[in-house]
Amino acid sequence: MRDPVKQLATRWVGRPTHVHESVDSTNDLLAALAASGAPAGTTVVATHQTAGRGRRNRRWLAPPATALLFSVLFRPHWPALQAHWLTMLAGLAMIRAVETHSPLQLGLKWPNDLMLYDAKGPTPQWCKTGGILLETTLSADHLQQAILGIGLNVNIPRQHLPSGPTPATSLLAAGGKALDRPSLLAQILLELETLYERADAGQSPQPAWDSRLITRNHPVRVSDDNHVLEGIALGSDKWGRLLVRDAQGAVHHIAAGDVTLRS
Ligand code: BT5
Repeated sequence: MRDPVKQLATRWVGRPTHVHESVDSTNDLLAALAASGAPAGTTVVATHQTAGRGRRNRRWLAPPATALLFSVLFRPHWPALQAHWLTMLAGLAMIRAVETHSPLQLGLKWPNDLMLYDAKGPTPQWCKTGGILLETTLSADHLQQAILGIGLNVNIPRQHLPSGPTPATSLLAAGGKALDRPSLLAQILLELETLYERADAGQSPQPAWDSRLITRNHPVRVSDDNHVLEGIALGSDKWGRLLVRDAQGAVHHIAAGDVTLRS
């Protein structure tokens, strides 16, 4: 990928940025750099990943040179409970950057999906166009290190989109126009720096994040390994847990799981 650093307007996020043709996972490479003392803001970008990961060791797939695949290192002195703010910041940074560079309107699906309404697909619907993988290290009950991994389907042609339980799309497939990946990356890193600094000063990203939640006031099914809960998604609480009202009227604060929209 053309050097994104030339266009970078940040002070510390993306400084330095390590650009690679092919890695196993940008999160893993950044974890190794972090272990040898890399500063906060260090970023790893890859044109291709051979072992890109989602949560719970799921695969993250993207054909070479069509997506943004990168990880950013943070060293926040935040309570562990606040970790989800980083996932929220990443979602908001992607939305702001994409909306600066294109007329596309994006949304969010709890806990880590960037969504795009794909009216050009076989079934017009909200589709996953980006995902976030946050991996943290704790010291007592505080965050010591956080690796924020971001995958964004920029120019993946429709026929090469991965299939999964949540339908996938790309900015190209839904918008009909290829975008410049280095410029988009530079913009995401800039938005991320601004949003992180606000959060670090105590300003929660949650209200802005909540306003983009596509499941708000919709019937949802939330599942983890052991439980399934059905109800109405009300939004998120200040720590980013999903609030779901069940049929009996009880409101559950969900910390982890997967959401599907019910019709
Ligand atoms: C995620 O996990 O959505 C987090 C994805 C994070 C990927 C980035 S890329 C840079 C960095 N380095 C890494 O190794 N990872 C991060 P999850 O919510 O568990 O969703 C994973 C599921 O999304 C998979 O099981 C597939 O069903 C689906 N999927 C895989 N690739 C996709 C894609 N390109 N677009 C949409 N959906 C995809």
